Amino acid sequence: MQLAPLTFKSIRARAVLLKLKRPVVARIATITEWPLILIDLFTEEGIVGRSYLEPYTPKTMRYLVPALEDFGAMLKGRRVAPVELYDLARKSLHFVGYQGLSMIAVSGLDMAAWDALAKAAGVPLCVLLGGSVGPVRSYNSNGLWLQPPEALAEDAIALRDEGGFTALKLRLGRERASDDIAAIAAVRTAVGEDIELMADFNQGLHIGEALQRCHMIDDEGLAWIEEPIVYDNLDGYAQLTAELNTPIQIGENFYGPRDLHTALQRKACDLVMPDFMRIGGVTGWLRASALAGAAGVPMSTHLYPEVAAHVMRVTETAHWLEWQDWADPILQKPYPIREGLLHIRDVPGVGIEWNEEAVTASLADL
Ligand code: SMN
Ligand code: MG
Repeated sequence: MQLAPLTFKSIRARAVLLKLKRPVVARIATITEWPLILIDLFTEEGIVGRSYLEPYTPKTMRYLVPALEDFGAMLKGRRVAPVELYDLARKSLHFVGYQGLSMIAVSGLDMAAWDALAKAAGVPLCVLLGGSVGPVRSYNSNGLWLQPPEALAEDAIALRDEGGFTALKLRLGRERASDDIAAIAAVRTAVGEDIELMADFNQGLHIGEALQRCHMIDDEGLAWIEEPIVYDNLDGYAQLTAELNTPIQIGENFYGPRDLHTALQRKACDLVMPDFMRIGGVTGWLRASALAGAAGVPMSTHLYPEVAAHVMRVTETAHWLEWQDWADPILQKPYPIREGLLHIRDVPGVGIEWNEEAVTASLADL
């Protein structure tokens, strides 16, 4: 491995919208078109670092793209040292706050910077981080939204067979609790007892409902119950974690490693699953995973399966990778999945290159 110095030149951020094969129908939102910001970090040496952000709502791309372009202007001429760029970018937004959109923009920059560095070193990101190329245990999170229970059986079988999965996530939070229970039963009957089932309420309940509805499904053998209540009600999460046998999973709304630290201190969950655009990209993940590791708390990933695969190879308490194929249409070579394992490409960097034809066809008019 040889690390040539890399000099930051500029950033290009492009907004695209992709039609979802299976629309997101969750308690808090329905999404039919999936927004992505494609980031290219250009260096004077010719290496290009790449990453993407998935900010859920198309209009937020109107604010995130200029934020990324501002980072580009500010960092011109700097050495591509991801941890230092992360700090500089974060501090440049300190007065408006580290969290929310600020952290999302910093995370996009950070992931592209790590990709550039690994490309300069000529190794896959997981190797640069001290690990090795290998398979990563994944669950399929592409579907099982809030459809009528009777529509789920067919979807569950198709999702299992998309990549020989041994675990699937389904979404809960229907108007009637009995329909959620029927949904779990329909999926179980369809795929059998050997498949692990994760359940996600997408923050859809208030604490009163959550106390009832989580207890009602506490004997279903679920791998976890995810985000039953609004993400920042840590007192509510501490109560649920103390009361329930099924592990409580949170983390996709941690903005930076300190949120994970606080959640663990408050005993607000049994499991954690940071999202890459909120935890602070690779840099934020590494800092957060050290905390989860020291606390012995299993850590799963949220979205961004390509970057997720690399960091899971060096995560002390690595649990499950959340697999989605929503960015696949704009990737030259989507990551292969077999027997429920995501296989990292043995190429320098993260292994993301754009399918420019598909990108051009899906550019968003902001
Ligand atoms: C989720 C992901 C993406 C869009 C909506 C909801 C969900 C998850 O919270 O954990 O996959
Ligand atoms: Mg979730």
